[in-house]
Amino acid sequence: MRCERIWRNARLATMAGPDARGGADGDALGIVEDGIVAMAGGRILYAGSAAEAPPFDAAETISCDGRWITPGLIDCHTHLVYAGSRATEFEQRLAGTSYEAIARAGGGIASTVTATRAASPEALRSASLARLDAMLADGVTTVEVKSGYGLTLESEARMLRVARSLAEERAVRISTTFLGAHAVPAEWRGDPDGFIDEIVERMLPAIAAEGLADAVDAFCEGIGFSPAQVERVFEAARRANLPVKLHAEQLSNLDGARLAARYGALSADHLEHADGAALRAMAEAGTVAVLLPGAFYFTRETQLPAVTAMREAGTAMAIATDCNPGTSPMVSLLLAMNMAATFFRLTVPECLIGVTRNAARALGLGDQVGTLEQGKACDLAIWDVEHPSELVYAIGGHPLHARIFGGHHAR
Ligand code: DI6
Ligand code: FE
Repeated sequence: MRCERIWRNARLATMAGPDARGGADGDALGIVEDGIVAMAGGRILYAGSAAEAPPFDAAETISCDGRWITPGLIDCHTHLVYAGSRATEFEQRLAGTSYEAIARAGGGIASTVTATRAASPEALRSASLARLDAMLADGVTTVEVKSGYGLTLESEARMLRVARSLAEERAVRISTTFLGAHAVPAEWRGDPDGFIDEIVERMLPAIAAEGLADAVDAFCEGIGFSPAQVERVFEAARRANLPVKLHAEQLSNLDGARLAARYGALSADHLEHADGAALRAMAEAGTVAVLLPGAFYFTRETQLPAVTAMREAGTAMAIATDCNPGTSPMVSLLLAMNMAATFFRLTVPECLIGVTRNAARALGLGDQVGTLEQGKACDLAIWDVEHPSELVYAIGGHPLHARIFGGHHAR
């Protein structure tokens, strides 16, 4: 069988093992000791045991010298595109002021909104590319990027156009999410329902018409939007034929996760304060729980997400950086895995499945990326490690040997 390129002499973690939920069973990772990956047309033609492979006639063969290959990693929740810095706010927080107090005093998200509105597309792009490059160095091949620091139609659309343009500058798949309902901007202060009107009547339809968003998100929280307001945004998303996701139960329990499940959301994210009933509703709806340990760490949250209840309910778990200037100034998905293990007690397979297979599902891309399976995009990370557990265990290492995007060497 003809193919363009073969990677051989590799050990594979296909993330498509029989226990791909990532439970205690050792076969979650779908490990293949003497493996090969064959690629044609940017897609995986075969990934599996060398001994069982059909005979391939490859234009190019690359030996991996026994290195491990995983699917390219997927960061399924980021606020990568923004301008400015919140380092001084960090200093205020070190001096004892809370995140909520800073937000209520007009800092927080609002200060990033001011900086982002003022930035040119070129400035936004170059600030974002610096962060993106750091992500890619950890073996990431797909990144979700949210708007939410513009909060006018014009500046939200600009953020999303910049996000889409990153895929022209780098070998990466970008999935965009319209997060207009992130915060009430200064010009709508005192009239959050008026701002929701603006989102559902004007912003969301225009953004959908321009094809700028792959999904719609909202921040359901006391300092964000109520479930009733979120529901209006979800209804508008439904009219525009866009899937939804939700920042839910990060700081308190407003039952946002259950609302997300009711709308068949791709994911509900954060979830520290979510209860068992909501997690069961998510499992039934196929809504992925996206855990964001960087935000948990940076805000010094003490309420742990109910991971045991997620396992019992069968709620799929993913892990992401939440890269944002206020609550998770983090670009390393490998570090996010380590934190999910240390803080949340996720197993190594749960962490690895959480940044591949389940992260793909959280973006509605489960049929395209996230596992080494025939027909999926040939997005690979090749690692200088003795075992994939090292990707979760080590802090601040640089274990990536090579990144392959759509079958091509990307670094
Ligand atoms: N939850 C978060 O943790 C971030 N946004 C959100 O909805 C915080 C964003 C920021 O502080 O800039
Ligand atoms: Fe977030």
